Amino acid sequence: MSMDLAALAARFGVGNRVAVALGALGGPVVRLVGAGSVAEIALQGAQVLDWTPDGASPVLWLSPTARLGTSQPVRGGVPVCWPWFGPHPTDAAKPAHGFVRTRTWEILSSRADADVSEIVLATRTGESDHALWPHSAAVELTVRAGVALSLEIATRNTGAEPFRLTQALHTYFSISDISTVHIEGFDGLTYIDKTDGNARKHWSGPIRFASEVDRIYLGHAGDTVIHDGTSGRRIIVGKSGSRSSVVWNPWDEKCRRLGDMGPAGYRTMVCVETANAGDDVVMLAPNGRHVLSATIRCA
Ligand code: TA6
Repeated sequence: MSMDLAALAARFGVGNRVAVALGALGGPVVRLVGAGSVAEIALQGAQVLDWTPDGASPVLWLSPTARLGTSQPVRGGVPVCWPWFGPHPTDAAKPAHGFVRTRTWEILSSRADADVSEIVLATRTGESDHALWPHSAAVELTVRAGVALSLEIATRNTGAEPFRLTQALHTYFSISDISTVHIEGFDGLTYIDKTDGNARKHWSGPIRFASEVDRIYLGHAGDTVIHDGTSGRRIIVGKSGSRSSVVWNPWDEKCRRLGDMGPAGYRTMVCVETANAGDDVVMLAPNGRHVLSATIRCA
């Protein structure tokens, strides 16, 4: 291991509960062993790559072509979309989903107790980011692995001006086959249909998939339940600090166009993203702080 990785391992390792190592995707990762599950988080983008409950299959989908250390974000796990969700609101030349997915975050702290193992990662915007985003902020991501996986992204405005924030924990879930999945939790909500010119539509009932789905559900503050009809597994996503969620499956043509999901990757994944997106914009005053959290468990 390189010296800095060995130093990080020495400083933040906690027995057999928290380790810092070189991961299989070719970059530094933090491994958490909680009571009931294990997780792996890349320092690149503070991206959760794996969450696997004891005795079960991985809950998060990860592209078979995923590699760390390239200029491209890793497809899968939980990308952190920040400080804007989707394309930049006024400048399409800026990177989609903000600019913290490809940078290396620092480790702030680690701990383990009888139930969870935890890591806190951090980054901040600096002068070099101001061409992309002319504000100052400090961001921390806290990940806890136990009987559930919890992620909390906390943003603090460290500048003198207010700013608008949109963001998402862009979670890719692993499912048996998209044709046997249905998702509950969005009944009666308005959604923005990104496959239909961002038209606003009304939704009722469970979500099923037979073509590309790319929707921002508005006024969504409750739980989401992903039913895997083939395995019988239910994945429950709880959240706080969010009134919008994104549901996405690229289907076959966009999957091919993206080119980094493996052959027919769309069949074994679905994204349910815990967000502040669409009309759900966070305005942060100087020294203001906002926390967006997602808690994932299986039943
Ligand atoms: O959240 C859904 C979405 O905005 C889709 O429109 C698609 O672009 C997806 O995110 C993946 O974005 P990425 O920049 O990671 O390829």
